[in-house]
Amino acid sequence: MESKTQFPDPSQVREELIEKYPAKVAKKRNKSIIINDPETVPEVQANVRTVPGIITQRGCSYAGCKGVVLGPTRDVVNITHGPIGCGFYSWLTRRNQTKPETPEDANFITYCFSTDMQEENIVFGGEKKLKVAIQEAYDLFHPKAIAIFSTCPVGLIGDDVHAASREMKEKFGDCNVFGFSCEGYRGVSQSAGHHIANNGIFKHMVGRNNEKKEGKFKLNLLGEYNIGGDAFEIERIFNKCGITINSSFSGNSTVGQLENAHMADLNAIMCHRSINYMGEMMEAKYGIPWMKINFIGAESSAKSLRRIAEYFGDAELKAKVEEVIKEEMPKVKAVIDEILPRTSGKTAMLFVGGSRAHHYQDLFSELGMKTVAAGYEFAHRDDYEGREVLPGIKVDADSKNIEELKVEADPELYKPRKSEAELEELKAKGLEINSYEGMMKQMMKKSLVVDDISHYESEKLIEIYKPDIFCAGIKEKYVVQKMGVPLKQLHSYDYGGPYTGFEGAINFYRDIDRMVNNPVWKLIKAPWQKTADSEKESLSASYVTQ
Ligand code: CFM
Repeated sequence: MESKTQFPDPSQVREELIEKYPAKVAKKRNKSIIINDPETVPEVQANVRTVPGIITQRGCSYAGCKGVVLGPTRDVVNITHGPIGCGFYSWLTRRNQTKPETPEDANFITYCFSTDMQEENIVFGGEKKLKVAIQEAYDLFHPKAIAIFSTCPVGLIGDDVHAASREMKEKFGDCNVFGFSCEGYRGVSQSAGHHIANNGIFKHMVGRNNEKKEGKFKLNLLGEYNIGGDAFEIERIFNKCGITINSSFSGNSTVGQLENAHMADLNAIMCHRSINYMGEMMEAKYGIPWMKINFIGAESSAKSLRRIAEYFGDAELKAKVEEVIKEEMPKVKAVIDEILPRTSGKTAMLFVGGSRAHHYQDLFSELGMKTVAAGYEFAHRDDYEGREVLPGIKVDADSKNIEELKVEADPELYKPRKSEAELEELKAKGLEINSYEGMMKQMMKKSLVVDDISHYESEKLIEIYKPDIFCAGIKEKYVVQKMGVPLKQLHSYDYGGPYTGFEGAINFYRDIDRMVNNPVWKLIKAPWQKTADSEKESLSASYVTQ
């Protein structure tokens, strides 16, 4: 869709963004700053190393493995093997909510477990200390599972966390102990940690419990981490429709759920980036297809519900889904009718993670707002351009670092949930079966797509476009707000949420309305900073342009 709004010439913007860089850096960044065309979808350079010295938004492999994928499961004891500084990240730091069924049920999310490695352990090895820590955790909590996460020094000194885990697992007999080689440097970003986590959960957890749960339409919700209660809202809607969440990867999840995941009939994937490996491996081993869904945005939620019903192909379910949509939509519509006149025509920029920079564009478009620039921190080309580019992606040395599991059909448990012909028929109906279209096909022509945006580039973009809202995280928040532009945190939701489903859409509309229509942003500049020309302007990144 071509925009009617007048925006700066994007080629000129790109020039301006890279102009101050040394030639080599400019050449590299040029490949990650792309002028979008939804028809032809140009190639984006993604999932490559950040240029040293550039301030990136990215995190590390340990963050992706422990923090993102394993963190939200409440009854695993997650031990960080490393110095205490990394240990900070072993407890709840990401607003991933959880709801134990009874007050007695295990919930270790609020605990912080670390082996607290000292210089002595770095010099003489830390495995002994690790085993003592595992024993202590077992004696104190008797958990169903203990997971060990390697931080950078562990890989450097060569501690074998896998052997230590195996030894302790055998010793206990009733506790599943396994380790992750997710040292921070394993990849170019947290994305490597996602892959490592997927492999570990697949190898050590999925398939251990063949119990058949109740429910006619059973799916796994993949890539939904229950930030701000998002998964609770999806569960509320599913319950109304009669759809059962067999297991969730991994918001509000338990060890038992993950071990039983192979008994579901569909893997519905919210965040493709962090968990697509799991979808593929479960398809190969158990015959469960995966399908991309999106519950961010009221329209997208309705569409996703219809797709799930179409997948199961049951007339009663389809009717129920329509009934639920009819019931939920009027309250959404009432709020949008009130807010739309105030938000319509405003502009947004989204630079976050590996999936939300795409998903949240749906909510902004429901608000009548335009996304003028967006990008992921650590996604791969397929998240931008669509999965059809996968065969053409060169595997570089950084990606080779991560094990690709060889997965074969399970001799007993492999059961294709749909035949090839049925899958083709579903695809023909527009269902994204085992595929994902990516972000760019949905974005406006001539909007900017920037991968792994630098701090400097963010400031320049704000200066040039003066967007009405900028979406990123806590590291960017106050710098951006000091420029007179409100920043919405799309990682933690600024203590708000949920933003999924119908209730979530309403929450989001209201929060964004309050932010973009708040007059305070025009008052950011201190009186002594004002000149006659800049009186009306918001603060600019003047130190950048001088
Ligand atoms: Fe997936 Fe996520 Fe995201 Fe992500 Fe994340 Fe997150 Fe995110 Mo922060 S798993 S890629 S590694 S949707 S923690 S819940 S908000 S960067 S866009």
